[in-house]
Amino acid sequence: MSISIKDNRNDAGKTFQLPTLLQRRTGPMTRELVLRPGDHGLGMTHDSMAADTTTTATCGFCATGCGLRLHLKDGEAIGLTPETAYPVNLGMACPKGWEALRVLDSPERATLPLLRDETGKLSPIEWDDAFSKFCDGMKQVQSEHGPESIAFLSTGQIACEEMAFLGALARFGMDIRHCDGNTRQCMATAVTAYKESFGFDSPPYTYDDFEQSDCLVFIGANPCVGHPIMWERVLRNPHNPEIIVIDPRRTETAAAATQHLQLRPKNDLALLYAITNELILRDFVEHDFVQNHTQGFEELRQHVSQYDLATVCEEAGLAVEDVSAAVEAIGRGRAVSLWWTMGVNQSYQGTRTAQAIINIALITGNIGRPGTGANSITGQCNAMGSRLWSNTTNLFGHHSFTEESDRRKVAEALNIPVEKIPSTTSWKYDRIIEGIRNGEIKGLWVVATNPAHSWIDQGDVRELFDQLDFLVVQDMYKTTETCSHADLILPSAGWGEKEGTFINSERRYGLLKKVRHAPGQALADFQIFRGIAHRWGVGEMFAEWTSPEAVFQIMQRASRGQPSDISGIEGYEQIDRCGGIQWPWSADHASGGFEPEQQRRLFADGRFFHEDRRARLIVDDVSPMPEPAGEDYPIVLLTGRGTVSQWHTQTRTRQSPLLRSLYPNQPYVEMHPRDAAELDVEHGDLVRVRSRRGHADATACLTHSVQPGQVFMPMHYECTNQLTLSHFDPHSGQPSYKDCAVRIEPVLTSDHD
Ligand SMILES: Nc1nc2c(c(=O)[nH]1)N[C@H]1C(S)=C(S)[C@@H](COP(=O)(O)OP(=O)(O)OC[C@H]3O[C@@H](n4cnc5c(=O)[nH]c(N)nc54)[C@H](O)[C@@H]3O)O[C@H]1N2
Ligand SMILES: Nc1nc2c(c(=O)[nH]1)N[C@H]1C(S)=C(S)[C@@H](COP(=O)(O)OP(=O)(O)OC[C@H]3O[C@@H](n4cnc5c(=O)[nH]c(N)nc54)[C@H](O)[C@@H]3O)O[C@H]1N2
Ligand code: SF4
Ligand SMILES: [Mo]
Repeated sequence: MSISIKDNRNDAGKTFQLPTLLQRRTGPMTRELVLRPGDHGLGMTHDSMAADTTTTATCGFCATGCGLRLHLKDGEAIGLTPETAYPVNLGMACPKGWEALRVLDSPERATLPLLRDETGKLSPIEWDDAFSKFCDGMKQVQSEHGPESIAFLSTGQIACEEMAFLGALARFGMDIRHCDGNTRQCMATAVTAYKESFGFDSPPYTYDDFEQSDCLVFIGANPCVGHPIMWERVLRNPHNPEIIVIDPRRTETAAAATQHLQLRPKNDLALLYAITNELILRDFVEHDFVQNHTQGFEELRQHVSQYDLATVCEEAGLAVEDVSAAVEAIGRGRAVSLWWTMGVNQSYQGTRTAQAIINIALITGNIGRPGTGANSITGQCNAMGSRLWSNTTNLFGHHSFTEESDRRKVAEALNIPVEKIPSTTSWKYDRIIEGIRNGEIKGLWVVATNPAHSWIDQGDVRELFDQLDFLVVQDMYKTTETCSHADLILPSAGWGEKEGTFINSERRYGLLKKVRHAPGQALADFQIFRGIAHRWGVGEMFAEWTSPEAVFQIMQRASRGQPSDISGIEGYEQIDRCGGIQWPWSADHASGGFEPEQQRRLFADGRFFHEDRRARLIVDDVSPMPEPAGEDYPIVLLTGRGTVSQWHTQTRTRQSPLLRSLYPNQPYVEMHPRDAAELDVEHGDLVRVRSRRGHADATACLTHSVQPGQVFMPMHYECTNQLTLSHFDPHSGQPSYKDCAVRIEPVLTSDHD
């Protein structure tokens, strides 16, 4: 069953599907919504047509980075439509984009700084007071427990210039040594894999590749739900492409593919090695490319020869003929692109799995040409910006904290003494959490992320947050799970209420624009950082950081000579005029008065970013699942995105009545009818999902999209991470959210309190 929502306003209008649940008490939720201009107010207010001018801005939800046209009256946006001229979305948008303005208006918005008193009550205070409380509180922790006892956790959802400000202020101004962001939960694996394989964190593709491939392979990715406009680009592909999906679930994407390899969870690495072995045995190798542009082929060949197709298929629960057909499609494809997302990144062997994908692209010569690539799809609107500019794992602009020449270069670009730049790297997210447990971290500043819902094994995290001396949360909404533990809440402006740039999944800088006033006294994160810099006593250091565009110029200086050089961009106006600009765009590229082309990919010359310009073929042993399903907990729990209309911890999407009407409001668990029958559970029954760490009550949704012995729960409900097991990829430190053992217990209605 499905709810479909259809937008008839332009021929790009699409139908979106999502699972629904028959809820016994409330009756069936299935219905068809056909929306016309003005109906239900999708994207528009009733007087939208009265707009006196328009402007465009990049969407602030996912990393697709669609262009939206804002309809303005007296300088305030009163409606929006997807931008037809933007090279990303070509006039399309998903429901979240359409509702981007609506989610800004909500009584849950934080409109004044809030301070918790001894009785636990939050009371409003003035900004001046809030800046003092922030600085006094953090300085007190530092004086009692040492400078290293405060940390920050940030995000992939604020502008590059804001990330740059936070990172520079915290690390160079406030001596905050340890910091990380929600991109650790999301992209760290891809970053590590690219750095090791290509010599730089460099997703090579451009979205045109979706339309140019004759074979697309999606591994652990469900773009129909997570990146629906990217999927629309796939549907525009005129080459009748082979589409292979590797996913333990029969997702919307798998159902639409030409081949679905429905493997058992976490068998990817062995499967990819077996595929590589077959590609080599069947001589689908591009020998000239391998010889001239890669290193490690002989080790790769020997390593993968251990992964015999029949044995791997047996383990993974796949038919040899199916995998063999996939090998033929990849081997014979003229332009093969391989795409991966969280089914790979969020795995305890994610980095090596991502590199196994990269290896396949490299040995078959599928890189640097239209329609090819080993392509990690990014999650949040500015996760790519966080990778370059957050100053957490890497020094400003993807430099290295441990390289003296890099520290000097960045100090010069920022006009600060080089001694201000630390020469050691920060702890990763999980180590920061451990630091709280050990009492090493006593003060925490959380910016634009909601870890009390989204961090792995979140019950534990919530207890740890209560152990902190001082927790500050900077968010648009005052009602997040993390806010409920905060001592101080700093109210932030959101998307549409401030300026800056986002970088999308294909390396495109796009503009964020101020088209609304923030409610009450909420301030742009940029202004909050300025206020804190001033009160902390380091205002001088940031004298040049007067506006986002001024910071963009500092970023440009720091980017010079990097693979991600943007020194040739003229400024925000050019980004706007060109439909976004992909990195690199260096002063050299721009010399001679050239404008950037709209679709640019990396590695056309086969030269990678290691010193010898060769890509590395990296292999490793396969490790077993740390918490396999067994006697007491016989089922593997998969987690991920549930519907197009839900965003993460739902702080934003639950503010739109329209979006709320498009997804089940109560937690649900997808289970196979055979498992349900054994437990005497029917569709719509309440069940208890129990792991060794906690339990969650959810409505059973019986579906053949999950295999027997597996269940799926969306991450959008806070109970899901009560169950997950805290374990990580050893190279990237990314949480492995998609494998832990659970059991399902039926709940009689009278049992449920
Ligand atoms: N509507 C919506 N869109 C979003 C988001 C959102 O919250 N809502 N979030 C954005 C963000 S930040 C991100 S990171 C992306 C995530 O986008 P995706 O990664 O596409 O989404 P997920 O559902 O987390 O995971 C993808 C798939 O991995 C599969 N999987 C689980 N275990 C395994 C395994 O062992 N092997 C393989 N091969 N696959 C496995 C799951 O079944 C799932 O279908 O979406 C972005 N877009
Ligand atoms: N079990 C399970 N857990 C997962 C995942 C999974 O697949 N399974 N996926 C993981 C992934 S990939 C991700 S990316 C994380 C996401 O996890 P989170 O980052 O915790 O999720 P969000 O709900 O996006 O939280 C962003 C917060 O920032 C606020 N915000 C938005 N814009 C702004 C702004 O401009 N300024 C400020 N100050 N605040 C703002 C929002 O209100 C919200 O509270 O979840 C991870 N957790
Ligand atoms: S696909 Fe992503 S960027 Fe495009 S409208 Fe939807 S949420 Fe926004
Ligand atoms: Mo993500």
